[in-house]
Amino acid sequence: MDATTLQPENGDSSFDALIVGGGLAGLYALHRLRGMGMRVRVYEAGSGVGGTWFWNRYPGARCDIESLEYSFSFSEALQQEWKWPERYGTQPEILRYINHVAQRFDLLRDVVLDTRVVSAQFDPERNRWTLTTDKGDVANAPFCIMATGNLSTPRVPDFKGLERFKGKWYHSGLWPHEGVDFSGLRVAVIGTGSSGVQLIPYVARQAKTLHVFQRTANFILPAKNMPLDPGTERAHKSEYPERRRAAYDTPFGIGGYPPPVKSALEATPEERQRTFEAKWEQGGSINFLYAYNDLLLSQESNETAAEFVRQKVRSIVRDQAVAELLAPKDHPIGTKRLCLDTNYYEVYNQRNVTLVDARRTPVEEILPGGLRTREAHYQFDAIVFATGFDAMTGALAEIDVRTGVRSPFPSTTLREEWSSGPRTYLGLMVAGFPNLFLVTGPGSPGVKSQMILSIEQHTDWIVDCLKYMQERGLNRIGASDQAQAAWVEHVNEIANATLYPLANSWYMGANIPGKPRVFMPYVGGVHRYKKRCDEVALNGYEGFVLESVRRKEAVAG
Ligand code: N01
Repeated sequence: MDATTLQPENGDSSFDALIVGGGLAGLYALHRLRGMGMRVRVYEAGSGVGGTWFWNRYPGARCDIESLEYSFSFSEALQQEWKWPERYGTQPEILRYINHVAQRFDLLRDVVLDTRVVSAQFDPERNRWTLTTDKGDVANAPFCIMATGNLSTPRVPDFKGLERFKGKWYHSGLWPHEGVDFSGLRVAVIGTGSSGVQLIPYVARQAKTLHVFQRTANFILPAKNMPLDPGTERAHKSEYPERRRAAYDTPFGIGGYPPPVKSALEATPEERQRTFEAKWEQGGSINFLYAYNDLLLSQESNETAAEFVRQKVRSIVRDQAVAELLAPKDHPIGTKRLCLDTNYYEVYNQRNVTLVDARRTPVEEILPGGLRTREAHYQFDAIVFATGFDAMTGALAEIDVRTGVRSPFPSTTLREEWSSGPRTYLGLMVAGFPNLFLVTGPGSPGVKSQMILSIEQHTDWIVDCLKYMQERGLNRIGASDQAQAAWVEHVNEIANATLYPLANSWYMGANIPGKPRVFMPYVGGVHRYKKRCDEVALNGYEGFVLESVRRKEAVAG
């Protein structure tokens, strides 16, 4: 930063950096930027911090990554003092943790709650981003960090007649804070992704009847949640720094699992059965995918794991017609986000639970007293939409992001720039939108990794970059078009070498009608991605153009 950018220009509305989103990413970015002496403001739409963990309060909401991994590593004191009661954190525990972090590091005083950013505009002459909010606030800063989250725009499908429904309806990602009592009610749940799979067993315990509308059967593995053993916790915590470092050398940013060394096809059927069985008993999705080294690369190998899970479903669910419907057959295992469950398949042995094949008979209309498919009418008192999110790009698309920079970039709005799918350089910046950073954006491994580790890695990279600029009197950074094009090509090339594009997943935008079908995450692994980010920085921010706009001297990275 040059000296002028550290001075407020218009009273309190001028800052050194603005952050959109007060979830894990926004809070960490605030902490780090403050550590550089910057004046920062965070805008958060919710009435509290926590992002995903603030909104997703549905019964059974729980992280599918183990607590000792899914937490911040930036403070040794913090990671030593916080006690996780269970192997996987529940939503209330994780939200408590986030609030603890916010208080411990005195973050809340710079967070404006209940305020949604509606537009972000870059003025190249002033070298500043101006944000406007739904409350009429206007704030500006040379740098803006979009910490808007990847799964933060809940989506209710465009069902005809929903406005006439006389009962209550809910979306898993916008759950009422006071909770919902389904006792004695006739309930429908639409959607069987991670959210549906977690909430269905809870709803089934209360509801008089529960109809689950399943469009795609998912692969669901046991979580094997349990109280965290104090010995395990002590041992883990005694090696925390080494473990955190080791996690960066893994594809998913999660340590502790020995990397698989052979193909599923090199093992005998008996050996495979033993291996998958042991993984099933241990629980966890990464653990299962680590059974062999080619489960996400070879259809034939993948099929061995997929069939193992189908057999499990058939052995748990008594009605074999229902089991067949629940046994996924239309995508390779792991190419949609694997779900972790506690007693999910077992629920279909309950008398009050009915599975409806929403692929064969889609929901056609919501009626005042229930809904109708092509084949039947159903009466419901409540409908739960566990229908997911406009993932990865949805939150950014809701903000009118504009740049005054034209040449040589064709688009002046982010919506236009991403109209055929998101394009970024390293998932960190978009060509033509200088000084605008993304955290865990499309083109990064964010959603395919331990998210908090990625948040820390991206933010640390951004902070190092800003320090580099500060030391050299530079105040503008933008991704070059060529570097972005090459990165997008690399991201696609890597995805196309895997089985991921074979599934209609939210990674592909396939859950949103009309959204471009582009595989959005980088699936080359956290280890490769971090190495590339570090190299880019070491090479003077290769692929970025860094400038001092007052002097207009370009320093090509
Ligand atoms: O959403 P989803 P989610 N008619 O998109 C169905 C993270 N997460 O909220 O598969 C009928 O996965 C849709 O069907 P289909 C995690 O990364 C993590 O469950 O598109 N059905 C699907 O079954 C996860 O992946 C945790 O054919 C319709 C479901 O709705 C991500 O969030 C917990 C439909 C949506 O599933 C999203 O999970 C929760 C329609 N018109 C979430 N439209 C943990 O950490 C959609 N569907 C454990």
